[in-house]
Amino acid sequence: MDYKTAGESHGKGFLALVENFPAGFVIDIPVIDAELRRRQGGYGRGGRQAIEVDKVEILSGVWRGKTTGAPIALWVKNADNRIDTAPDITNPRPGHVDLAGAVKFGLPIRPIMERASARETVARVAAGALAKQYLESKGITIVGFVRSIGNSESNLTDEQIQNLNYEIDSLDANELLRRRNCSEFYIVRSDAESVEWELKLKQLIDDVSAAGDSIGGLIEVRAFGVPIGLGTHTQWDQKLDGDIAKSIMSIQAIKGVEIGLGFNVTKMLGSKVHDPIEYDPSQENSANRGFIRRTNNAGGIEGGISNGATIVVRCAMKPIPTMRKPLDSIDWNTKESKQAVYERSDVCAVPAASVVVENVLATVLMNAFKKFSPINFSK
Ligand code: EPS
Repeated sequence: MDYKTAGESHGKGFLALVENFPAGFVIDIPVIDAELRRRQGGYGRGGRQAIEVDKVEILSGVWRGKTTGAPIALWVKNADNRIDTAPDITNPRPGHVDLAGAVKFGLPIRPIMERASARETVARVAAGALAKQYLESKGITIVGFVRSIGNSESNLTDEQIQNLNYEIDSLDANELLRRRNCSEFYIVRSDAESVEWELKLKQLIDDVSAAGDSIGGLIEVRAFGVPIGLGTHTQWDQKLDGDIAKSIMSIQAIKGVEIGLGFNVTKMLGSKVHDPIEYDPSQENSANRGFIRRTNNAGGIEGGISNGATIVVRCAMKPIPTMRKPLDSIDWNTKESKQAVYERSDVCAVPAASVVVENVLATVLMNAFKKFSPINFSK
């Protein structure tokens, strides 16, 4: 599927225009609304989420509950619709698009910041929730969650982090979903650890908020049930890892994307990085043709092709640039020093972003799945 979004943070709402979605597919609207609700959640969100109740309306492309193959227009209304009366700002926020956008487009900052706002991700989540339903029908489940907020994993050694990876590797999709869905931070710590972690993270975010600051974190997404063969090594722009990185990197505030061991490969020897191949004749007739791996350091992709293991993607979210205690800036008109503008914002939107990353990954995997043609292995 292809999709584009339109809309501004305090405009009438957001539209996702989805094309090339298969015909005859039954769309479950409450499933889309549940994803939108989850995107509004997570500890650390600002006042806006108390104003909005994000719900999708399908304007086209669906007849009697089923897709028709025609463009699907998904519409999510903004309650806080006041773009034309919202004051312009002249003191750009470092880390936001304000300055670069105003210079590039020769416009005041207000229209630039309205379009750049992370509220645009309502449209991406609505579109991604369609893709996620399509993938579920093919046996693929995607689970996004929060790995850490700020430096909450920084007291762990590389080895402890790797053990945490292995612990998460041992969990199936249902267990990850269960853990995540009972956490206000969308974390997947064990039941024994989670109470302590939730308290710790709550304190951390409260402290950051009291200091007028903001905080980022690490998001992880896992795709279960992905067959061997999505993406291809044969052309650079059809590699699955490249498509994933581009789509996730395009999400507001994401500064880095890694797959499998990711940046940790730089610290380890090849013998520890790659996943040895074994053969189990009892699995000869299954999708993996009997070739099995006991580890998944590659994160489910080798050479741009899915290798049948769970796809593991992590991404780094920067702290939101709108802060109650703003950084120094310059007034656009007078060129005098002035603090950057503060408008109501989130202190921490990492849990919400994990919902966005999950749904954006779904769009990439759906496209790869639609192009996927099973490879004939000859013995
Ligand atoms: C967001 C809505 C916005 C911000 C945030 C995300 O609402 P408002 O600007 O009205 O408070 O809370 O947007 C940004 C981080 C940003 O930089 O614009 C949302 O619905 O996700």
